[in-house]
Amino acid sequence: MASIEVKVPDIGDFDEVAVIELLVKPGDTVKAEQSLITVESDKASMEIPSSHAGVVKELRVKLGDKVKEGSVVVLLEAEGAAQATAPAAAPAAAPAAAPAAAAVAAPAAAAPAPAASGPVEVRVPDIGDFKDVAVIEVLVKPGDTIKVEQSLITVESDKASMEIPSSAAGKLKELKVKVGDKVNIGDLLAIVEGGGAAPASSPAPAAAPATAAAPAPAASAPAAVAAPATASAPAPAPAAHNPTVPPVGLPHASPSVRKFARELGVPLAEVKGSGPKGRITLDDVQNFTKAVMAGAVQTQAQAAKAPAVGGGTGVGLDLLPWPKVDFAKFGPIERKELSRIKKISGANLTRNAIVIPAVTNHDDADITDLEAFRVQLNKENEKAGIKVTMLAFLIKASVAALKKFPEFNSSLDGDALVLKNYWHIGFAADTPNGLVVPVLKDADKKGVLQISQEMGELAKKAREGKLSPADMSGATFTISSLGGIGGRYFTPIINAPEVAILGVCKSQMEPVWDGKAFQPRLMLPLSLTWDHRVIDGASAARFNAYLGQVLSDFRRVLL
Ligand code: CAO
Repeated sequence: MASIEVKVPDIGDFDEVAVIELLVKPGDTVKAEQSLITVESDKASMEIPSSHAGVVKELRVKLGDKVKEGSVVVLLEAEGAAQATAPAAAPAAAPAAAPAAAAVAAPAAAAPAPAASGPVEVRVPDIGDFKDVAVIEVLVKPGDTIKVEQSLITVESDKASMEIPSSAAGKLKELKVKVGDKVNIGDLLAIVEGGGAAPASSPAPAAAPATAAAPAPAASAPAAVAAPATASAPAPAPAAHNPTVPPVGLPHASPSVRKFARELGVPLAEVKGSGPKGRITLDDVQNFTKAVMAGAVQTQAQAAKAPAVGGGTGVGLDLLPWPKVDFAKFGPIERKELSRIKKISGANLTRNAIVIPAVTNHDDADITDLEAFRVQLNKENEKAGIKVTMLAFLIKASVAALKKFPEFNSSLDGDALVLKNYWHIGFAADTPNGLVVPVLKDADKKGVLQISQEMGELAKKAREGKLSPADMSGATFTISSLGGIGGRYFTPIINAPEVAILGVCKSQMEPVWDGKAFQPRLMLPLSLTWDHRVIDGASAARFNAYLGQVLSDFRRVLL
């Protein structure tokens, strides 16, 4: 076995192109013609094939390297002595490639000779011995003013994609091709009028050698096809190609990735590229496919097919874009970044509000006696420095209700309900940086005084931004109390994966009918939001009623 250096064949008059993909690795067995690397210029990407079959001994290029004709791509342990003597095969690619490049370069070079102002036919130049290449994108539309060398369409073969430039300048009168058409050398692309035309003979005489050289190994083909696109590189071209204006909507991906996506039916335009400059990689296509299969992502085609109401398969909401308003137009403004807590809680709240079919029940609890007891308790414990607020009683009373109605102390896991035999109660705490939810663990095992003390400590840590992740995890039910602030009722958002949350507002004295007369009673407004996938309205009403009973006669906690 002999070692062979596989080199970059003639790729037109490109100086250097970047290696954007390595398609083989040391140890790989490759066939003659198999693509080794993908290179890319600003107008074309192409795969460089191997001139021999064999085993890759060494890769001589890495991502980001710049290569040109003659650069060694791999060192190959060639298969069989016959091929070992064939390094000449690589250069054999050259004759085919070079003329093709010349063919397209020709109009550009000839461009300084505009003459005609009447309609000019723009045809497909020599694209090597490629036949029937598909139009994958149309970059201009009738009415556009175009320059010589401006890209009109993008065509794509198995191994290369390229933009076909205009040989004439002026107003585009008519486009003769559309996406999906197959084109060949000499096909009419467009009619341009009113401007200067380069000699319309895009398939310049130089094209002849290209076809003449066609018997060269097929290895020449990719290079030959890529060449026209790259041919815009010669001197006059840069002005025509504005690199700051990428081809409209053309997904940035190498030919092999495009082919792979086509085989899977993946809409490349919907895949987000993770490669340099947003290039779509093979992994991106695979990950997109997996996400679609898992139902985590919906293609636009799927979304379009899904019925407007019900029966849809995906989770895409297909919402209108967020309104963009220039507020400064209406008055002075100030822009302030959201705090980290607000950004995180915002994302969670949005998901919970959208995903959970939530319903809120409002009720009142008579806490006249409990409040009297609380005031008495605080008097007794004044010296110990422990202050009991209504929230501590609410936590204890909620545990009693959660024990009586266990589905409120659960989480949904697919089609199963996970019922928890522990009662950790989260409580929303307002801090200078935003809302946090510390969790009071094992509330069922603690008395109201201990709950008050621990809650005070957690609330202090929250305000100081010192809560640890452990302090904020494991809740089975949450209470959001606005009682110290005010308000009547509100609709709290469930803290997923919990299935219910209790909102509490400020208690106030109200006239309550006792059957004989109105009595002044201290009433506490309760708002219970619950997940309708787990809980139904009757259970929610019973939960609230029971909670009210416990709060109005706290002895029931003992039952
Ligand atoms: N009705 C009437 N008064 C009430 C009350 C109620 N439901 N709940 C509390 N109060 C009173 C307290 O007794 C206390 O009165 P005094 O100062 O006279 O003793 C006062 O209001 C302040 O109480 P507090 O708010 O300091 O204590 P708390 O235990 O009730 O609440 C905490 C602690 C951390 C939950 C609270 O400070 C807090 O941050 N609440 C906001 C929660 C929130 O933002 N929820 C909204 C989430 S959705 O965006």
